[in-house]
Amino acid sequence: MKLSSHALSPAFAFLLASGGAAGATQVSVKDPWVRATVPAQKSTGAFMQLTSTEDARLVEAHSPAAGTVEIHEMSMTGNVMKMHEVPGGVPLPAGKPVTLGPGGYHVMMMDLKGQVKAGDSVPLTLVIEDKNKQRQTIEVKAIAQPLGGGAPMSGMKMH
Ligand SMILES: [Cu+2]
Repeated sequence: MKLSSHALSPAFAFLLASGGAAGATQVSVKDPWVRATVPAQKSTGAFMQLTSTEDARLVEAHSPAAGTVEIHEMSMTGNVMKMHEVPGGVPLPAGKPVTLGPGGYHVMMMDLKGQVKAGDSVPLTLVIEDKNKQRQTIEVKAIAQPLGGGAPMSGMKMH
């Protein structure tokens, strides 16, 4: 059986976390994407917009495509763009869309298992922690977008 093209389908995805008790925090994920890489590149960033129904945090992310995945934030120090792991994760205030985008918060994928080519669908697992320290996971498929545009991720020095 061939994989149908819908694995590559919409750049728009609206996913609700399933399971959990009634009234549990729900987080929607919009437009998940990852920056495509060149063959020797070992890291890249994944981006999306998250909206949580309750105060929560994005505390971890995992992907079978990367050996290490961290939640990062970029900031300018003088003229130098730096990035670092976000202690405690990204805050998701109730009802407020939070954008992970180039130049800001991102899901940092390191020790990539292979090249991420434009159009690839990269599985990501997001770990959300609510204010009661309850954790839930959300499965996301991030579509790889071509290099170029936005802030460069490759060739940047970490830490
Ligand atoms: Cu980073």
